[in-house]
Amino acid sequence: MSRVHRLPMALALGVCLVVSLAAPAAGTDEPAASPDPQETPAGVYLVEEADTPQQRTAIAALGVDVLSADDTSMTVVADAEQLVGLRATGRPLTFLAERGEFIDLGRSDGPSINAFPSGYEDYHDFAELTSALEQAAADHAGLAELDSVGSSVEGRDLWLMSITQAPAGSPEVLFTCQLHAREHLTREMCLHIVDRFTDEYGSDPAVTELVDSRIIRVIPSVNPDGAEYDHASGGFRGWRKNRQGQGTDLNRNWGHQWGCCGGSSGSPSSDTYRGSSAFSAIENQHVRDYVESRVVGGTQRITAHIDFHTYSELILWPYGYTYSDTAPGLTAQDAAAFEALGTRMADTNGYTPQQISDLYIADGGMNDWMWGAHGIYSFTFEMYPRSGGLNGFYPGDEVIDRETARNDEAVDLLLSYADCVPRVIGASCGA
Ligand code: 0X9
Ligand code: ZN
Repeated sequence: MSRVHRLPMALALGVCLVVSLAAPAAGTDEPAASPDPQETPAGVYLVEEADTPQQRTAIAALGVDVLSADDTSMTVVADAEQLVGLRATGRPLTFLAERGEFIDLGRSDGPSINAFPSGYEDYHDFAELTSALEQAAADHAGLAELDSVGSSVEGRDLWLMSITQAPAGSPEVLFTCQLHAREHLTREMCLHIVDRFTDEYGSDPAVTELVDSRIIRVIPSVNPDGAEYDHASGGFRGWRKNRQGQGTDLNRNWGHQWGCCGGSSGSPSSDTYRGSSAFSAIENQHVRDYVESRVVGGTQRITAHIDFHTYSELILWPYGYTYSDTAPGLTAQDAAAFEALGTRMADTNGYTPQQISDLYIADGGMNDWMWGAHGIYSFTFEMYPRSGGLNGFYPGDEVIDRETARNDEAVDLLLSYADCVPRVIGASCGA
């Protein structure tokens, strides 16, 4: 990275900007070329001194595309209007790049080729995902079964792989991936789960025991249309939403406290557009209907869930719509169980564990609905890398094996507690 200089300029809004500059000219400490900080364009910005969840929520509420966040800063993509709001917060801003620099790989005007570009060939495009799942089901008949929970807006199957040798009625655990289009590593995470619990069954004792006692459900891509659109040009578009109209953020469209609390946008052009109503997104309707179909005899069979995202290396739990640790339907004991299991899982993969809203308020998120409507212990994993701009969504395919296997122990831990998650704090689950 280039050196960072603080520029103590008196600016119109009293904003102190930090601008990332090119290396200084030889023989001087002065930068070779100093862009006027007020002139830095729309694009990717690091926002510092965002030290509290409230401060970070205020930044997210501008409708910017939040790429990552930690205890003190956020990396966001801001358009010209959002940039005015961002400057008005008075927080130090570091201009990182224009949006296009990060995503087109020099090929954004290329023909629609669908396959991933070079350096990314091991990622699965939709056709490859489909054949990999069909092959896994064919190779493991009686162990793995492939279904579709419905079709996306553009007619792609929302694949569901079920893996089990357990008796009917055993605890079910759901893994969902790629609600957000550009988070391609998550699709590989779900495929890795499918591969491990099929290929290793009968040889790996931990896998065998879990498959014999749990019903594993995997939806590798909740947003296949957005994912294809993201890489269809031969580069990457940094696309987050689905492809319904201007696109809906599938992680702001769930029906528990939808749009309640300033944690989503009502503007269709925003990257965090919540949709016209809860479950207005077709893909979410299908996943909702599937989850509801698992209520058997009045009991929800799915007890635990991980929704994989990238990036920031975090383990997150509900609620996202409120700062409170407890809320209607979320008791102190529930919160303690979430925290204990989240922390135990984080001990295995080195991620940072926290409640969603410790980061910033997000309403209409999947975890909130899974817990609020169904009492499912529902976590978000924000995978590798820990930080980065738009490039953070596009690590080369050489990281896939390492970063998916990194979550094996955490996945196993969740599965092992799925009979009674409160057991993690020594509580019981009744008869
Ligand atoms: O903001 C999000 O939707 C997630 N971060 S991401 O960078 N992948 O977009 C955080 C999701 C956790 N929030 C909820 N489930 N509510
Ligand atoms: Zn995401």
